[in-house]
Formats: sequence, structure tokens, C-alpha cells
Amino acid sequence: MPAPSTIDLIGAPIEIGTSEPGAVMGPAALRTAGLLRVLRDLGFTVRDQGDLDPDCTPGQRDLPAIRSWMTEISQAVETALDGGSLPLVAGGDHSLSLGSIDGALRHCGRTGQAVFVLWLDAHADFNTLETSPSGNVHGMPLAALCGEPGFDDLFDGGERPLLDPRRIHLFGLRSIDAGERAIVTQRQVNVIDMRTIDEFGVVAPLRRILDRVAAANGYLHVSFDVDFLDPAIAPGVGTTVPGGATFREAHLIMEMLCDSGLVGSLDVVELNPFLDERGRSARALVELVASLFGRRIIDRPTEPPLEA
Ligand code: B3U
Ligand code: MN
Ligand code: MN
Repeated sequence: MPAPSTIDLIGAPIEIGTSEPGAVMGPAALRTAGLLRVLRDLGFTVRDQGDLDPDCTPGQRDLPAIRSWMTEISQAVETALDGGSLPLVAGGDHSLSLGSIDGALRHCGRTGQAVFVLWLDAHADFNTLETSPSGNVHGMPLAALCGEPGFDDLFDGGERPLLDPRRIHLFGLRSIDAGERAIVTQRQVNVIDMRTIDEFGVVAPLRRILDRVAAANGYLHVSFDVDFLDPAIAPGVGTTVPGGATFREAHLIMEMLCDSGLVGSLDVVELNPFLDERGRSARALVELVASLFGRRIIDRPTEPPLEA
């Protein structure tokens, strides 16, 4: 179970990073599906910080608008972490991770911990403005955080902490654009793609990642994109990609993350209630978050003894 007993729920109803409207309703749907209740039932003190509402012109979809969001999200995450609680950022499209990871990097800059990122997603989200086929910023946050060129309008020009691409673990990848594939390879980003998961399952690859973070006494930020899941169990997302994680694989990942005690912050992103079917995706996400925060089937070690 993650160490903090307090969770700060930070709503980030941002959808200007995507061309598919509806993610703005994501935080509300997660609350409706019982996110707060489930976490409180697990014994956490949950402070609902409400939804962030940065000052940008309606209709504005450019980098300066995203920058307003990024600044607010980053500050909210950093404040939560500095106060000893665990920030759970509910989105909203994946450009919100620009803020959440920036906040984690700033906090860890003071504690001296190395920041590792587990990116559960069908996509790499490593496009730059130049490589992006869509121009949507939700496909770019990792490139921007790692300091790839072209993102100056996102930042105020001051000193900013950069994310080390070699500390990023993409997990569940099954859709990547040619340009971002070149960057991912060149920057030595770690990739557990769907092919690897099909061959080895989720346990062995994830255990290696967790061992690495633990050995470095590192900080782990988990970013959960709904499209990591198979569309059959989570249709409520703008960019579904067939062949995603099953409900059981995703639960096992959440349980292993919980057991590791390494998770410092969490994003739940890209939920689009407008595209969902009777709240199925929102409900599935709440179940998965519950597993990450310690809900288990029965209170005993998950591995049965080897000897019969
Ligand atoms: N790689 C594509 C598609 C995409 C990335 N992230 C999402 N979709 N959600 C792009 O537009 O950058
Ligand atoms: Mn994503
Ligand atoms: Mn995605």
C-alpha cells in the first residue's frame, strides 16, 4: 500500500489536448462512479480539491492555454506531495501529465529522489509538434517533459526540471507513429509493448521495473490512460486501440503496484464519459484504483505455497 494515508483528489477537466470532446466530463464521472467512497472505505483520508479551472480563453487550444493548465496542475501536485499526501489527478486528457509529472519532478528535486514513470497506455505520447500527425498535445507530453525541442511556449523560460527518458517505462504500447518511434528509440525509453505482454504476461516485466525503482530508492509516478485497457472493457475513450490489457491483467498490475509501496502519484486520464456505455469504463477505473490502493480479495499473501 502506498505510504501516505491522505489522498488529494485533483480534478483536471482538460480536453484541449485532444480533438475528441468529452474528456472534460471525466472527473465528474469518476466521482459519480464512487471514487471518493471507495478510497475512504479503504481507510484513506481523501480530500477532494475540486476541479482546477485555469484562466484561458474559451476555444483556445494552443500551447499557452495548455501552459495555464500545466502550471495549476503542477502546483497542486507539488503542494500535495510537500504536505505528505498522495496526489491523484483525475482527467481530462493526457496533456495533464505535463503538470502532474512537473510537480513530482519539482518535489523530488528537493528530496533528491529520482523520478521514474510507468506509462500505462496504448500510445507512446512522445510526439513533438513536428512529428505529430494530429497536432493533439495529448500525444506529446512525454516529449515535452524530456526537453525535446519546440515546446518553449509551454514553459515560462525559467529553470525547469527535466524528465530522464531512460527512467520512463511505456507499458502496453501498441500504436506508435513513425516519428515518435525514432525518438523513443534514440532516447532509450524503456518499452514493454503488447507483444512482450503476450509473450511473458504482465508480472515478469512489471516486477523488473519495480525492482529497478526500488533499487534506486526512486519515486514512481503512474500514469493510467484508459486506452491501456481493451476497448471491450473500457469503451469510454476517444482513441480506442484493439488488443489492450484485460480486466484481470490490469487488476494484477494494480495489486503489484500496491504491494510495491513505491507509487508516489497517480494520473487517471482520457476517460470520455460521452463515449462510454452506461458508465462501464468509469466503474472499471474505480475498481482498478481501489486495487492500487489496497483492496484485495482476501487478506493473505497472493502467492500460495509452492509445496502442495
Ligand atoms: N499518436 C497519435 C494518437 C494518439 C496519441 N495519444 C492519443 N492518441 N491519445 C497522436 O495524435 O499523437
Ligand atoms: Mn495517453
Ligand atoms: Mn493513449
